[in-house]
Amino acid sequence: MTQSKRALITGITGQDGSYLAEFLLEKGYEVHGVIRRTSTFNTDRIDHIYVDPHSPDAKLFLHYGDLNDGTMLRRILEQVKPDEVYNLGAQSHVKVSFDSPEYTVDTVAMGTLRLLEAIRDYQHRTGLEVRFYQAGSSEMFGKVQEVPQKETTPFYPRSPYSCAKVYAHWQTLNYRESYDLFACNGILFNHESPRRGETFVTRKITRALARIVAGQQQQLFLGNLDAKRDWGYAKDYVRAMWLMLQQAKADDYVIATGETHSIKEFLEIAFNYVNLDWNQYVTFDPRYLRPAEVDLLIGDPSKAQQKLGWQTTVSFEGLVKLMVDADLEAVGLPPINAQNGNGLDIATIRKQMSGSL
Ligand code: NDP
Ligand code: GDR
Repeated sequence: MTQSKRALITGITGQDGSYLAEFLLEKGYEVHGVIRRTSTFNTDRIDHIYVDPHSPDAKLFLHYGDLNDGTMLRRILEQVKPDEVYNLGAQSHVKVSFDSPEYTVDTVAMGTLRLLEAIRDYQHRTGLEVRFYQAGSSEMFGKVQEVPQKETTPFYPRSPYSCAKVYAHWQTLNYRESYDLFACNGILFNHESPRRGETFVTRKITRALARIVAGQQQQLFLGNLDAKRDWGYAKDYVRAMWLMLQQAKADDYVIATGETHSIKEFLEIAFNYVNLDWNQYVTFDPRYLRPAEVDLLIGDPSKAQQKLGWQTTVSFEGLVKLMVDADLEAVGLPPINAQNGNGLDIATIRKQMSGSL
């Protein structure tokens, strides 16, 4: 019997980590994830794929560790002996990075360096190849230099988070060139899903909308509605990460849909889907503005399409609707798609929820 491939994922408890773990398990991998010790459980997104490690069926294993602790990373690498490492761990909130720049940079920039150093030594000592994926971001493009943005577009980062990602990007490239490491940078544009963290704008909107429909919330406070993003579906994007590590040569790739939409357009589709007018519910709050904004992101995925054979499977409108449906279900309401897209009668739903129908 051939030994299954082993993957190590930092950030396995996050949106992408959870989808990637599912994807790799389906491909027959043994999956190992780095998790942080927290006072309450932080494994909600992966609980459904977790099997007791004592069971012979167990294929997913979790290890306590932190990107801020190089010793732990080295120890985990020695224990797991991975064929592939996916570095998804990060303080990934752009606005929070302005409030917490040192921590963000330590995790995102230095954390990546710690991992690269550990892999370099491990590979040198054992002679075993470890393939490395770095979770780079379209935020690295920052202030518009070129439209659409591609692999050769110059970076102009506009936050502590994106400065740290630029550092991690260049170190990954340098380790590839200096130490013959199979190391790839993904430059991923925004990707969303029902598992998206609740404080990112898309999920904040769909979650609030479901609560508004359920009568649990009256208003939604947001910042800049004019920013434009290239939003795709997270499940498609983790497939691209894996594809990068299956190629003959390590390289860097933009992963995007090639379309851009404003926050207003997102609101429009989401609220229209439940027959509501977003203007009546959304209130501006300057608290959500950033010291420096990224106004326009739109990626050119042609290299990934040609070399990886990668494609998106969900349209922008489809993405908004699937997120609204998931959040409606989360508050105990039927998804719209289950009603053949006929829309909700809010009055009826509220009566249903209050038990008067
Ligand atoms: P999430 O914020 O959902 O998940 C981040 C993960 O990193 C969590 O598992 C978190 O653990 C973990 N983490 C945070 N700090 C540390 C640390 N110090 N040591 C180890 N792990 C840590 O992010 P996404 O899943 O959305 O994104 C995955 C990666 O891709 C990130 O690096 C992000 O910056 C990058 N990216 C994301 C894009 C997107 O649109 N989603 C686009 C481009 C890049 P815990 O659960 O304990 O908090
Ligand atoms: P982003 O995502 O900064 O692009 O980073 P986010 O959803 O936080 O912001 C997108 C845009 O929406 C505007 N906005 C708001 N944002 C938030 N979070 N909350 C609000 O209330 C709000 N109102 C308006 C923002 O100003 C911004 O223009 C995400 C993260 O996943 C990063 O880790 C990743 O690298 C990039 O995507 C690509």
